Order: sequence, then C-alpha cells, then structure tokens
Amino acid sequence: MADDPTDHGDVLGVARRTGDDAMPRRLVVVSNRLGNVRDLSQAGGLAVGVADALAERGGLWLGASSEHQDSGADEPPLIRMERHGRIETAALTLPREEYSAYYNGYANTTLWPLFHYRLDLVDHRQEFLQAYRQINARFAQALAGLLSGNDDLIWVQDYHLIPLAAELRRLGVRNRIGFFLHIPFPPPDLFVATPDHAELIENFLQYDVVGFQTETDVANFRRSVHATNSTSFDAAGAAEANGRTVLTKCFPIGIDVDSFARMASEAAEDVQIDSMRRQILGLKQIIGVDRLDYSKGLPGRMQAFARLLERHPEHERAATYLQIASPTREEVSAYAEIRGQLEATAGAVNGRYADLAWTPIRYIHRAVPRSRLAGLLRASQVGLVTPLRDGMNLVAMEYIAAQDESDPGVLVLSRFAGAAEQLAESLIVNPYSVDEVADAMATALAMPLNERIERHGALLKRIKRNDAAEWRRSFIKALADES
Ligand code: GDG
Repeated sequence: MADDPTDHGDVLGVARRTGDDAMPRRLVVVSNRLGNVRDLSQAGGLAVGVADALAERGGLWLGASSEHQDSGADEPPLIRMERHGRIETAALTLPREEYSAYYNGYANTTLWPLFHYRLDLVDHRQEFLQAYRQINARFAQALAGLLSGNDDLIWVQDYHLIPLAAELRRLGVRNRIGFFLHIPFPPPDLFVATPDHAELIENFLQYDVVGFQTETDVANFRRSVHATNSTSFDAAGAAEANGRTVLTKCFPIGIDVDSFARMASEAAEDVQIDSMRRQILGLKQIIGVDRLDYSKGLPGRMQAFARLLERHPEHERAATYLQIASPTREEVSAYAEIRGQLEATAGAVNGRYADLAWTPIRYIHRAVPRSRLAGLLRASQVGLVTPLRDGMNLVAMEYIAAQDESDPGVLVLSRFAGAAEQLAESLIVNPYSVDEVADAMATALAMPLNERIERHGALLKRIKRNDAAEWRRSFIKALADES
C-alpha cells in the first residue's frame, strides 16, 4: 500500500479543485458497524473494500459502537475516536432499545425481507420506523460535527442508513454524499407495498450518487422512483430532484482476488490432510458458506443434495456436503425459524443416508476463521451458492479465487444472486428447482478437467477485472465528479 497520499489522486481524478491540487479530498465512510481495522485478515468484503479505500487516501470511518447506552435516550451519543495509521474511526454509543428497534426491527424485519422480495416476512411497526429515523438523525448529528468542511466526500453504506443524507441536508450539510446499496432493490410492485415507500424514495433522492450491485437493481429502483413520484431518469441514469442531480448507477462489488488466493493456498495443515485423505479415498466435497439467513436458500440446498443421492446413486459414499452457516441476527424470529428448519433437514438427510464410514452432510453452525475458510473452499470440488435472492454474493467469488488453477472446482450458482450477472461460466441454476440444483451438482462432480480449467479461467479473469479496488475507485470517481 502506498504511503504517499497523492498517489491515487490522479487515478481517481478527485484532487481538490482549489487550494493544494495534490491533496485528495478526504473520504468519510459511514456504515452501521465499523469493521475491525486492527485485524482485516478476519474481515469479509465490505470491511476490506472500505478499509482499503480509507487507507489509500486517508479518511474517517463512522459506525455504531458494539457498546450501548442503557438509559437516557435523550443524551447525545458518545463518540469514541481512534486512529489506525491513516484511518480514523469514530464509534457511536447509541441507546440500547432504540438501536435494537432500528437494527433488529426496521433494518432487518422490515427492509431486509422487503428488499429480498419476501413480503410474507415483512413486519411493519411504527416504533421500528420511529427508531430508524431517530438513529439516522443521531448518526447525522455526530457526523456533522466531525466533517472538516464542504470538501469531504461522504460515502454511506447500505440499507441501515437510507435517511442519512436527508438528515445531513436538514443540518445544512452541502457535501457530496453517495449511497451504496449492498442488497437487491425489489421491483416496484413489491416496493410500493411498503407504506413507507414514498418516504424512502424521498430519502434516496437526497444523495448525489446512488449505487447498486446489478443492472436489475438499478432498473427496479428507477421504476420505483417513477411509480412513486413520476421522476424520470435520463439516458445516463441521472434525475433532477430537490435542486440537485442524482446519479443512479451499477457498481458491482468484488473481492481482493490475490490476497484471498494466497490465503487459500497457505491453508492450515489439518485442512490439507483432510483434503489428501479424501483424494486417496476418491471422495469429493461440495461446500456451502453462508450467514444463516433465509435469503441464502439453505434448506432447499440440503434437499437438493438429498435429491442428488436419489437420482445419482453413484455419489452415495463418494460425495459429502459441508455447510458452514455462521450465526447472524439471532434476535430476529425469522432467523431462529430458519435455523430449526435447517437442523431438521440436515438430521433427516443424514438419518436416511449416513453409515458408519460416511456422513453425507456436515453442518457447522459457527463462524470459521477466514484463512481456514479459504483453505476449505480450495479443498472442495464443488462450490454451492444457491441464494433465493442476493445482492451480489462474495462467497461465489471467493470460491473461484481459492481454486488451484491447474485442477479447479466447479461453481454452481443461483440465477438470483447478483453475481450471476457476471459469472456466466458457472453452472447457473434456479434454486427453487430441487431437481435442477441436484442435476447441476452431478454435472459439476463429473466435469472433465479441460472444461473445468476453461470455465474457471474465464471466471477468474472476470473477478480480477471487477475486483474490490475497481468497485471503490469507480464509486469514488462518480462521487467526486461535480460536473
Ligand atoms: C451483503 C449482501 C453482498 C461467511 N461465513 C463466514 C465468513 N463469511 C464471509 C464470507 C463473505 C462474507 O462473509 C459474506 O458475504 P456475502 O456477499 O456472501 O453475503 P452477505 O453477508 O449477505 O453480504 C451480499 C455483500 O453484502 C457485499 O456487498 O455481496 O449480497 O447480502 O466474505 O466469506 N467469514 C468468516 N467466517 C465465517 O464463518 N471468517
């Protein structure tokens, strides 16, 4: 990483217009939680992408602290500042109950299911919306006091903070503010089903740049804006609103391919031994790695593995399925339900097929260290990524990056993951069809080496081109362009 703050100014084309031309404008990132900047080796996509952007040009990262205030919701939030090299972090201590109604409530019981096309799981409650507005106002108040002037570029991450620009504008902040949505944006017919849709659209239109993962999301957003308040976008994706031009565009997120590949090839000894043992026995491993979220399609995936054994019995005792499902949002009831469902499905399949020498499904409900994860992905002949709906899905890219180029595994990928828009050489499946997923697994397990190498080569090239660095550079470039 370059130490010179001017190194990337030219590349990004965002040097200050007045004053010292060589100084890039300060980047201020806001996300619900701060990544662990002390140990990025354990961090996934968003945290790495954001931390690298901040380290490259210097900047501030604001997020909620993991500690909460117990009482006195009217107290101003405490802000704990820390410096890590060129990154300054600001952690906000927020009132516990209000934070929970914002995070578990509005963000993850209203917006998350709505944006993942799951109207059946949406719970609308006035107190959730109230807390969502209130926490965003607290973020805005804290941020306004930390800005060093109109030149700071503010980059807001994800659905927790949609109203942040509106709150900042209310406080008189005139800076350029960009927003990136990491999750999908639903079609207008679904979106307008939320009673709050007009307020949400108004909030989006207070940004200068609104970025999405895929062209489908961009189109859904523009149509939803039009359906809500008749605003139209020009051919470049810009619209006039509130006396400002709002640019909407697709900025597909990516991963740091080289560092993940390196981690995968330096796998822990026991992972390598396990892989060699399977090689000797002629056993193949299918792997899935996901947060335990209902959007990831995990029960259907386990049923598909059972169907593989039914329809292609040659894989009995010859293939195992390893599913790592890290715990997440356990206070939200839909997550407890999916966990129960998954455990029941894994138990039923194992009960039916397992014998003393072979456990068909190995299910791990724990977070696994990142380097170990990389090694496990490399040691698996099939990567199974079958969400019912997903903004992008970085695991698909991590699986590709982790493979041995001379003997790569095969990616089976849901057509409903944002990643499918760019990873056409994977085996694309409909996750709602158990038979189709089972047959794709069989195809992947039997795929000849030359075809595997050809497909993997094309995929690797694509994820190298659309990597994390390209994502943040293109977004920051759009954010800084004031013309
Ligand atoms: C959201 C959007 C979008 C998973 N289990 C463990 C672990 N992970 C890591 C993976 C990967 C990351 O977490 C998950 O990223 P995904 O992209 O797959 O999914 P979400 O968490 O839902 O992320 C998504 C993303 O934002 C970025 O914009 O792609 O669509 O939903 O890096 O490897 N990491 C460790 N242990 C685990 O057990 N260390």
